[in-house]
Amino acid sequence: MTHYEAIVVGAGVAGIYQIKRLADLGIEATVLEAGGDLGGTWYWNRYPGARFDSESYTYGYSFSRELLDEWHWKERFSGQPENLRYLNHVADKFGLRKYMQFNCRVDAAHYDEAQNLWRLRVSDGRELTCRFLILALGLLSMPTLPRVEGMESFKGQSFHTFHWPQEPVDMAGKRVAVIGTGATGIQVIGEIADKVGDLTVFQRRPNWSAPLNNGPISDEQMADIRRRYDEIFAACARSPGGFEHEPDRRGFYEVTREERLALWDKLYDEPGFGIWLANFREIFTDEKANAEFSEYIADRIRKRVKDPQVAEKLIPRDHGFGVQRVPMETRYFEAYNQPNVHLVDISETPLVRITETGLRTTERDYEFDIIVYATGFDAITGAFDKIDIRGVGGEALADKWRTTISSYLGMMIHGFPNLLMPAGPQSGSASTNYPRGIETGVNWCTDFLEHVWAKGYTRFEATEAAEKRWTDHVTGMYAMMLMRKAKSWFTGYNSNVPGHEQGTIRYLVYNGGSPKYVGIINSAAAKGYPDVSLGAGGAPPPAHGPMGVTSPTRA
Ligand code: NA7
Repeated sequence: MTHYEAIVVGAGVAGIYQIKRLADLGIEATVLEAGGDLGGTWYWNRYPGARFDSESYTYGYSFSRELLDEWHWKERFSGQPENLRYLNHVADKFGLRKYMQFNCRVDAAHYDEAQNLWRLRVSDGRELTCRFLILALGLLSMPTLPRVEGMESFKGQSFHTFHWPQEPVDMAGKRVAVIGTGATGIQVIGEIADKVGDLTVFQRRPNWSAPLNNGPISDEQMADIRRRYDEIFAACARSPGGFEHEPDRRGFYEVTREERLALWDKLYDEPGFGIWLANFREIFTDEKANAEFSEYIADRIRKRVKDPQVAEKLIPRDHGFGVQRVPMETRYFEAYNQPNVHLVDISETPLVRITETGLRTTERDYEFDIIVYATGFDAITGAFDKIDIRGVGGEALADKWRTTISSYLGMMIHGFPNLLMPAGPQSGSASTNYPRGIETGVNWCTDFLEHVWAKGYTRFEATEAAEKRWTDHVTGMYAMMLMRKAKSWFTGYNSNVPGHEQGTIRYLVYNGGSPKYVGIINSAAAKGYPDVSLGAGGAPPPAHGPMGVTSPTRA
């Protein structure tokens, strides 16, 4: 049996930084990663068009000046290959790879009350134990396929975008289907439309989408960014979403229609999420304001798509702009002006089955060489549900979270002692520029563990009352947001997961904005963590066995 003081599950953006912090403290720790290498989101999602929607220089880690000074982001919104190179560079620069074990899926994690430790069962058959379990599982790491018959029978190539093959996929001249028009589908469609023979998009519901306006970053621009890094990260810390984009502070109704249009024209042509996050705040909360802005975007779509019937199909009717995650696009709407690109509205003619040669809708059969499933994720809790996680008294986390999610600050769970989630459900990460939220979460969790170690505690658990207070706070905040009505992963909707279908809203995302979240968690720390029961417990850990992984032992 091999024992660690801390085990981190997941070697994505969160896991990489988490092990850096633990290694710096000299803690005996390891990272277990299901994938064949590090990188999480950027290891898996290799589909054409996969890139940041965050400005690259606000996505990278901020913890090392040296790293900031030496890395040159080549594009304002960097693509997957470069992003993966960056994460590898970070791991190599700080010597983190030696703490990581790949192809190591955690199947079960059970809290052993008598010993006060976590027992993990790993896919290679080993059992590992640790005092502290840190789940850095990723919020969008459990892809979901449609629940449709015949998928196995298709004779061509088919894959979910998350599992895009590592070797290049030759699409030239091929007949390609893309199912799904979320952020992923919209990226992939815009990228491949002029590279394939024929592209058919199967759209169940359109999404509101706006131009990414990407561009290169020159040496001079990068030098300027480096000079301004402190300022940039300070702006991210001030903004609700953790981006440079800050909401327009003027009241929607205080300005004239002309002034509103002037702002929207400007934002539409600017790079990134400004159109969503630097807009009037009423867009998120006021039906009328939202409808006026949505109509503005609808007109933009009508201007860009030549066939009026196709344009109308691409305009969402069931929700307003920004109440679901806004996909950013590059040449997306123009793709539909190409003769080789076809849009099939499967809300009118639903998908019936996948066949040997393609797929069948209620209207007709289609033939394809490649089917791409851009059908999304069992978001935020899917990766947790996949592991058999059991806490005090053998309670299964999947059962605790079956109908409603609850957590303390999105980082601890009552009934599951010694478990931390630097970027868990209901934390500040899900609704912010992800790495900004991750660094906050990892720092808070690590500072908390330092407190535990310094005081000689061996067991911690968030109180039930504190968890209820936090969950009520998170839930309450949905009340004022239009997004509570949306069929989106922000509300836990996924038509392909039993129990997560429409009408089963789950309160997964913290909507209070990053500054408020950081204020609350920092205040909890400053007060000495009054909402967490701290104590001793358990026998001394079992002797350490051979690991083949060198890791420093805590002094
Ligand atoms: P999303 O945003 O959940 O989008 C999934 C898309 O797939 C969406 O258009 C769905 O239509 C469609 N879908 C899902 N299941 C089906 C079935 N069974 N039949 C037809 N169409 C289906 O996932 P993404 O990967 O695009 O984006 C996830 C996040 O990753 C994104 O927000 C970024 O933060 C990164 P629906 O809307 O359910 O009708």
